Amino acid sequence: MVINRKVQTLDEFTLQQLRDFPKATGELSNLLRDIGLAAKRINVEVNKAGLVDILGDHGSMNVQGEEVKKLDIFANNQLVGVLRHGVSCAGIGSEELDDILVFDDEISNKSKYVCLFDPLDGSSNIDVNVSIGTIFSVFRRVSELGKPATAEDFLQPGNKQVAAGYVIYGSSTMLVYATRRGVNGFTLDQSIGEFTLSHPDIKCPESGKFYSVNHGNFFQMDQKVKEYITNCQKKNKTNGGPYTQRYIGSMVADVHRNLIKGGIFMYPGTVDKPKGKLRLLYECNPFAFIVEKAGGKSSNGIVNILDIQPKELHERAPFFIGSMKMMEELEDFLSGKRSVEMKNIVYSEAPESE
Ligand code: P6P
Repeated sequence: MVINRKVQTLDEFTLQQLRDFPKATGELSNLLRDIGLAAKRINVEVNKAGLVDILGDHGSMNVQGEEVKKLDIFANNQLVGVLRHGVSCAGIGSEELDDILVFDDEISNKSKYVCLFDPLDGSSNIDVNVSIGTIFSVFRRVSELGKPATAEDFLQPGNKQVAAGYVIYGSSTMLVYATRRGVNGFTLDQSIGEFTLSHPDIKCPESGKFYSVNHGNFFQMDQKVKEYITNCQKKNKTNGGPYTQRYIGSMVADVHRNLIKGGIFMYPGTVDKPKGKLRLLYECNPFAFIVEKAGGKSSNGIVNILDIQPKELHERAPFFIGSMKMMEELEDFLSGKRSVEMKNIVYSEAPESE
C-alpha cells in the first residue's frame, strides 16, 4: 500500500514543529492535539444534529443569559474532558461556565498553559444548518507551576497568547490555528479520521471585497461607523468599492471567509450595547491573534484588541477585524480623517465616493 507522505496530519505537523524547535517541551503540541481530538468528537455530533435528540434547547441558560442548546453542553464537556485528562492544561475558561475551572491535580498543576474557549459559537444556527464553530485561546500561566492555576492566568491581554485557533463545522470541517510561527489550516479527512494540512501558512489578503456587519443595528451605531459602512456601499476606484455585504451571523464562518478571501468583520458597540456583543477573551482575542499573525489587523475601534487588559472573564468588546488596508480605511473614518456625506443619498445607483 502506498503511503502518501505528502498528507501531513495535525499530529505529524505538531510533532514536526518539535523536531524543528528542539527546545520545545511538546506541551503546546500535546494541547493542540487534545483540542483536535475534542473537535473530532464534536464534529460527529454536529454532523448528525438533525437526526438525534441532541438538537434543541437544553432548557438551561448560560452566563450570557442565552438559551443553551444541548450541543453547546456536549461540546463544552468534550473540551473539558480531553484537557483535564491531558498533561498540558492547568485549567480552562468557557463561555458555558460562569467561572474558571481549575483542574487542581498534581499533573495539571505542573502544566504551563491554560485554555479559554467558546465551545460552540453560533449555536443559535444549529437547527438551520448554518456553519458553526469552536474558538480557543491558549496562554502561558503567570501563576506558580506546581500550584493550582489562578484567575490572573486567564485575565491576560491577548498579545500574551501563545496560540489561538478555531474549528469550523461547515461544508468541510477545518481546524485553523496560529502560533508566533504563523497560521495553518487542517481539513478533516473523514476517511482516516485525521485533520490534514490543507492550508499551510495562511495569509490574510491585504484588501478584499467583503464587509460583514449586522445592518439591523445600523441606526444604533456611532456616526463614524455608519459613515464607514456607507462608504463600503459606494463606487470607489481606489478601494474597488462598492464592497459585497456578507453576514452569516456565525462569527467563525464570517471571519474565516474574510481571513481566506480578504474582508472586514464588524460587531460595533451600539446605543443599547456600547460594548457590543462579542466576548473579549474567547471570541475577539483568538481571532485577533490569528488574523494579525496572517497579516491582518483588529481593534475595538480605539485600540488594538490584543492590547486590552481584561477585567473579567466574560467581558465584551466592540470588534473590528480584517484585511490590513480595509482596517486602515476604517481607522481613517473613526479618527475623522475621512468622512462621507450621508444626507440625501439617492440609492437608485451607488453614488461615487469623493
Ligand atoms: P447578531 C452568534 O450568536 C454570535 O455570537 C457570533 O457567532 C455572531 O457573529 C454574532 O453572535 C451574531 O450576532 O446580533 O448579529 O445576531
